[in-house]
Amino acid sequence: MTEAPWWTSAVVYQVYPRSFADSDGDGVGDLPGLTARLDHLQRLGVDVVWLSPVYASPQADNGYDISDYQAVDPVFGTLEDFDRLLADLHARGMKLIMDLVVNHTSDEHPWFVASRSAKDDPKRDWYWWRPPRPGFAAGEPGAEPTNWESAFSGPAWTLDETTGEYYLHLFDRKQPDLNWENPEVRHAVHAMMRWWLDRGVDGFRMDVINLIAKDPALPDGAPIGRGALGDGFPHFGTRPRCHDFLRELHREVFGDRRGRYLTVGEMPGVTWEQARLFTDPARGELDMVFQFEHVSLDHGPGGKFDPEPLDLRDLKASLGHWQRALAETGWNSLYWNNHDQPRVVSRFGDDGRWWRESATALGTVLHLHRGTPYVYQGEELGMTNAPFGGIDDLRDVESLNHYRQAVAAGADPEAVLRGLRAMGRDNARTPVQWDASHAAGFTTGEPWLPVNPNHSWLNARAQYDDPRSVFHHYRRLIELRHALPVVALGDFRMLLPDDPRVYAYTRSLDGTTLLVVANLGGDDRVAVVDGEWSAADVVLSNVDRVDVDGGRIALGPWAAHVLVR
Ligand code: TEU
Repeated sequence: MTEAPWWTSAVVYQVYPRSFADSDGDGVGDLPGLTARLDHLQRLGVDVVWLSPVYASPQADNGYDISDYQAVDPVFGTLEDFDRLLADLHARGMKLIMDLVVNHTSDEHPWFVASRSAKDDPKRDWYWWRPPRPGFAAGEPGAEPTNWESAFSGPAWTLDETTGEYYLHLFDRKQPDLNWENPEVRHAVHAMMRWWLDRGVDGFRMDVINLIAKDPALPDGAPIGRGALGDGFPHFGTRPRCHDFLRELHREVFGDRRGRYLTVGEMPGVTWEQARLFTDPARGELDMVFQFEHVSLDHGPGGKFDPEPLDLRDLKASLGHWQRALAETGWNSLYWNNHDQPRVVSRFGDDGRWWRESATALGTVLHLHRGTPYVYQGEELGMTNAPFGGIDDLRDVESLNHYRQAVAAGADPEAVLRGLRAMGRDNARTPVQWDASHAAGFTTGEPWLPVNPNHSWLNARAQYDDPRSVFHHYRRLIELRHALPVVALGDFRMLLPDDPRVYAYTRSLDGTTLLVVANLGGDDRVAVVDGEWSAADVVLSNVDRVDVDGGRIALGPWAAHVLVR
């Protein structure tokens, strides 16, 4: 057997720098602020930091709109600050992966500025330009070259007056899509990635990387509801050519040094069959992908801003399926949270009475699956969704666009706000709660997004000294992955798939079996599992009493145990 890659026993921590720690009092987190807080990460024990974008950017989408890939935005600091962060992380034995946003650039990137300047500009073909639809005048409703809807509401095409043509943007109009069919674009991306590797970074998280290959014929999509817009996904989502682009990228950027690095591709809408191809080591594309199935299970008929309660059986069926699908070939990444998702303790847990228990139970269930776990900043403290009042409290471009479009279409503003409060991305973006002082210790100034008032009791300082805290529970989960080969590499088996409250599974390797059993609800439960567990070691629990009788395990509200025999 060949040795398992290093990242099978690693845990990644995502930093959203704008909200992590501010060193200069301008209310926006920055690189020196992050560097000053590395003790926190080292204490937690994570192996890798994924840094959300810090490149030069107009910040239309908080840095996911890049105007210079080889500069640090002044709001975050300088390249010297970056080098210092990287050196400090390496000195502490941690790695750093960059966020690579190359499906699109900012409309203020010099490439796009040149591209939009004239139809015969040498960079014209670096983006997707098309004349108005035949029979339509530029600017007329319906004149867009395709009916595709943007992920951030409205048409995915915007008319540019300079040349009278439309450009494609799957996200905001300030995020024009690059044309990956053009080899010059691909070479420019490869060169930029090598530049960061030469600087010492340890890999990349690749933003919406399954959307880079568009069908050049640009067909219309099937109509969405009764509106004029259509779903273009089949024409740009996970197309076969995406595999070619990623194989080429791997060869050109990593060559045979691949094993040192970590690559993870963010892939909305990816299926497990596709994920297995992307992560098959023999194909040389990616190490792992972020899939979206389990974070879409609570979307209602009206989409993500129309949430429904989660049925735990659906969650187990979904995650269990992904475990089986990538068991022999490929690898899973495991996450509840990131900067785009509401906080898990508010979403799938109970952020009131059972806050500590549910945050630790959910962490336990996720981390001991087979795959590489990702912790999003503040998750290790059990941070909750924010109590947003009105639309003026929100900053996120997706939320603001959605509100504007829905209200213009006649929706009840209060109903739209309810959806945004539950699912909006700003829930994840309130500043990290370091202590109970002004602005939770995040900044000496006014934070760009208000801190959650619950920082008076929910903060890192309060948890460091409390062995039962969410922080220490996450620390122990990470420790388990490092210490026990069965956590990193054991086979996965789902138990009790039909139980609506209990999440239970085993992992096995070389005669060792680990049992995870958790009550994901507020009532007492009894779980009955195969085998004799009375004499097993309790390696972790989030409650004081573990009541095991053979295969019969009594579980209080949100109790979660990890047993090994
Ligand atoms: O997100 C892509 C994505 O598909 C979604 O999670 C997205 O955030 C949206 O909520 C869909 O409803 C990535 C980044 O993670 C996100 O922050 C960026 O805004 C987006 O790409 C564009 O770069």
